Amino acid sequence: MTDQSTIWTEDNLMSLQSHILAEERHHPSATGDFSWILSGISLATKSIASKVRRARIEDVIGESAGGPFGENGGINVQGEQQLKLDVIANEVIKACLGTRANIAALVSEEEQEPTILRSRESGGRYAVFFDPLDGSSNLDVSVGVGTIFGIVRLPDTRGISGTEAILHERATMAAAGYVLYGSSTVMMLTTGNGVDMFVLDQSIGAYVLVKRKIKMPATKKIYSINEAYANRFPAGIRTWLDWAHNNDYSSRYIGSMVADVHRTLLKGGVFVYPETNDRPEGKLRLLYEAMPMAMLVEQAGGTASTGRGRILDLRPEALHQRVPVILGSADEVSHVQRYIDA
Ligand code: AHM
Ligand code: MG
Repeated sequence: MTDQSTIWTEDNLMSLQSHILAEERHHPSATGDFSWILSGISLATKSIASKVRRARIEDVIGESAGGPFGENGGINVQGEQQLKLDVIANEVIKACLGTRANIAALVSEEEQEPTILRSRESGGRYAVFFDPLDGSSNLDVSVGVGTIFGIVRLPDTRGISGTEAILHERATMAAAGYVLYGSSTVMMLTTGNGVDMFVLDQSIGAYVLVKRKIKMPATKKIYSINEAYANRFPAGIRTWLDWAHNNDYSSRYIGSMVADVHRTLLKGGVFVYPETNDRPEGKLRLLYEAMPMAMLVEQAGGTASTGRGRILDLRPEALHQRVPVILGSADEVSHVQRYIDA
């Protein structure tokens, strides 16, 4: 069999679909599961990309009055106001993944309970976690927003289902990615074999591979943090910031995690969303924000920590659990850690 990785060149045109099929050929035990799930994510995010571009025209910017599952008048499980496009993006993903025969459950930022599709015995081997439209409060000013997703392989334990299976200690992250709806629509994807970057070619309606095995710089003097909260940060974060101010750092903060992490992955630096006095558990969600981003960053050679340990070592205790997040270039995360530990 020809080794696909040896014949790929920068000149080849490779779609997301062919890329996944080629990757699966390297795994003798591959079942085609990923191509099946990722084709659903590909379809959903193409649809969301087009809705994001037309949001202003179609008047879907603004708050949702409730929508099909906004029973609480458009307030989501985080107690946050859902925007119309949050609700639409959530529906689109559910519609595209709901029919995939190997998915047991969907966990969305927008819904309190998981959507259970089928049992392990009926072929449900994976759970998909997603934030349908992260950073959506930036939509009205046309800043980049994104979809974050993680695919988790569920343990083969009979009799355990639903939330218990999703949070089981033997549930493992199998793939993660995000789609950034920015000046172009970009998908970053890892199935545990490095990070690959795809751009949506609108003219042919397909994600095309543009860069393989992305490695982030080990060091870069850029920090990305909401510095306006500095008085509410722990002492270690404040002293690290003082140190950075005296060491030629530059600051970049968009306030849209997908956009901030995307820049960090490509250019290096550190993204920090620590705990604050008013949010001692942090703001970002473990399952569908921190964990997928941590897997991508680690696969690109960076590190991802809560300040107390590796994000991917955490055993989730609740579907909508929040955690502090420090991720990026290995050296930059170490600098932050040094001040936290001091
Ligand atoms: P959201 O999922 O409700 O959009 O919130 C998550 C967003 C992240 O994209 C971003 O990193 C963070 O919230 C910004 O928060 P803040 O405005 O507190 O800096
Ligand atoms: Mg979010």
